[in-house]
Amino acid sequence: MKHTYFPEVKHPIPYEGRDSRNPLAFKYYNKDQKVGGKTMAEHLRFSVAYWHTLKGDGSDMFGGASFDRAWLKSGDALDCARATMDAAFEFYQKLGVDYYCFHDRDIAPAGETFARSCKNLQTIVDYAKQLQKETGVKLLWGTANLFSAPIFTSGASTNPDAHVFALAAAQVKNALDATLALGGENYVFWGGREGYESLLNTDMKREQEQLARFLHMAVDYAKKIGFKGQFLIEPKPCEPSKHQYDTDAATTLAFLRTYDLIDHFKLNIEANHATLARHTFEHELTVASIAGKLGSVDANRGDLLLGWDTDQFPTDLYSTTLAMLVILNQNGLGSGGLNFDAHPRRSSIDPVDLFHAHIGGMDAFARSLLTAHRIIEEKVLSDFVSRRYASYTSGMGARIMAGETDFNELEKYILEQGLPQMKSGRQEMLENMLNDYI
Ligand code: XLS
Ligand code: CA
Ligand code: CA
Repeated sequence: MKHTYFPEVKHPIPYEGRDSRNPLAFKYYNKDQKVGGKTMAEHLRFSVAYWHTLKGDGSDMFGGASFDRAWLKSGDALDCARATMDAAFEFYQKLGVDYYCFHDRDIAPAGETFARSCKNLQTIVDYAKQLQKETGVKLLWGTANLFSAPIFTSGASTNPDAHVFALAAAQVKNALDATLALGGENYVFWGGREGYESLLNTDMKREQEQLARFLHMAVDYAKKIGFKGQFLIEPKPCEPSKHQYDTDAATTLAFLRTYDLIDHFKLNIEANHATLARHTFEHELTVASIAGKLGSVDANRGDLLLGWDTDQFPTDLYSTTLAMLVILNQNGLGSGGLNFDAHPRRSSIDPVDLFHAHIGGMDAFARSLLTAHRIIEEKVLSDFVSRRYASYTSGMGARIMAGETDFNELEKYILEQGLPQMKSGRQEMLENMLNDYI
């Protein structure tokens, strides 16, 4: 293990148990500890987001970089890209995560020409491949950045100019090649600028058809090159576009069904995007999960007082417990994982702050895994919920659900049986029970 970029962390972060007061130790995340047949690592499949953790420099809309990262200033653009990859793998190993995620332009610099950009990507992918082999760290997903370059200002596949559509296609083709070369288990489509600002200049129907064409082409290309990973769409309501077409889980599922894409995609649900859409994280996870489409998670949180995509590390146990309940109830995330799409605050300037941030997120989810597992084992909520709907499992309720009755018969039923009785939903009792477990 090298000690180039994070010398203050001398060993992999140890698990020391809940009584430890060492800030550079896990209190709950114990990689190999079994929880209901699977290890914590298998359940949680943690991943580091390259763009925030390695490329994030603390800048915001009001000020430039506040983080001073040695790996971001070690020579020309390609030297820096290699140094950043070194820093990345040193970080993964010391933190003890098995996965990472990237955008094409995070890992390799864009060149003067498209051909040069592709060449740069190829060079860095070869390097990443070597580091993956040396360390055993794997790629959870790859994606293409189709939102930073000015040419994508009015969208990528939804751009009014077909030439820009072609550029986006060419870029995704290369990002898919890169993901395949690195054994990526998924590929993500987040529609950064696939939306619109004003209807005065926008043909919404056409733009959605363009997006669907684009995704069909991606499906075809993946088949052609033998990419077997899961395709994921990541909903978000706005930012940077005012209206994004993949607004939330329900909208995205409807889009996929409308354009005959539903069999090829699952959803990557991000906590902060859920709250931006005025949903809870657990709501979005549930909408995806009951459709059989919860594929992966971007684990972070927003700040309800700020109301934008603050991408903070998840530390709210209430929210992470409710998330783990959904994930465990659907038997895990399959090829997906928990990717920390999060960055430390602008004032958390030291490289070691990246460790504190990830340790906190990993411990919050590990602790919530234990809590959610107990809640499910002891049937705390499930028994209550099944009792609440029990009237549909026999008698007239069962006939309703089997399609064996109609309005005429139900009218007769009410006239004979009289009015129904009110029953309590016991919300406060259940909230108290949940707090007992947390
Ligand atoms: C931005 C998104 C983005 C995707 C990947 O808000 O979260 O980072 O996860 O393109
Ligand atoms: Ca995300
Ligand atoms: Ca985000």
